[in-house]
Amino acid sequence: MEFQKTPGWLDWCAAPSKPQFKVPAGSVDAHCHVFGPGGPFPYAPERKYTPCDASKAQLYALRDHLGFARNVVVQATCHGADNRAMVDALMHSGGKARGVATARRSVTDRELQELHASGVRGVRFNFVRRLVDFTPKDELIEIASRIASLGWHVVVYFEAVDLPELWDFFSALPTTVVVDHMGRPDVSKPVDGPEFELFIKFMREYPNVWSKVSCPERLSVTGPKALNGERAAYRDVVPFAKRIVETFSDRALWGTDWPHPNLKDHMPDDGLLVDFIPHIATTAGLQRKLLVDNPMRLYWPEEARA
Ligand code: 0GY
Repeated sequence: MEFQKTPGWLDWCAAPSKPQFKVPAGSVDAHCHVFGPGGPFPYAPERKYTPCDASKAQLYALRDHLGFARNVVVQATCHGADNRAMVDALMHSGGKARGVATARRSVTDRELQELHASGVRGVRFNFVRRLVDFTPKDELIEIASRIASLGWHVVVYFEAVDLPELWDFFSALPTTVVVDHMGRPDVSKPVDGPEFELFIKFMREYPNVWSKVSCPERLSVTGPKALNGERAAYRDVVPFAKRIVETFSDRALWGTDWPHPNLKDHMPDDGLLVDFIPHIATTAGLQRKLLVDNPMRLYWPEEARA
């Protein structure tokens, strides 16, 4: 099936640079997606955007290019609750990818078992209005309690301004809760201002809450421009991500977000995104927790170091 991309859609960077930062052995890209391809894996009728295709082979080629060992493939909203493209990517990863699915109340126990067998370890609840029509919270609570018994976690995606309204719902979830992209702070505001402090308080009060320190390219106002010719982009996001990595070193994850849906201004060079890591995780110990120990504990607990 042919799909027409959303007007103005930016395709992923076809020739990313080689990062200067060498990630530790066994590093996990804990947030990325596959899109279709739309022929075998059609996009969902209820989708809010139609992307370019971005296949599992292209994702795994990027993993190797950047020096990563494993991926966590997160179901993208353009596929709705049809997890087949994501599951197909997991099944063809040789055990090097795990997944996060989208589930509806109608999902059967057998389907959940099949998703588990393919490598799914979580479900994603999305509260970003431009991406999804909201699922009622009672349905989400029901799904969360069903997946808790499989040892899965819940990934949540929301905008910082919505945290106060979502606080009680998130704190009632019975699983580990992983927040996408630091809860999307407005990085033009101070890192110690009330908005980001609320997110820090949220993580402090609830030890089951983790955060991905991903997507500087989405959050940055200053953008990808280098400083003094250094490979140092998205500098305005550094204080926010660094604070989480240093304050909650055992609960932070990092991911590329390839193929970077819905970017309007520029498409990041994935090599440059990897070179962002040593600015937010400034010691070898923090880098190892962020890229290896934490994601292994969450997604491959059977192989994780004690
Ligand atoms: C991301 C961010 C976005 C999109 C999705 O599933 C999705 O469509 O997550 C976004 O547009 O901010 O994490 O990929």
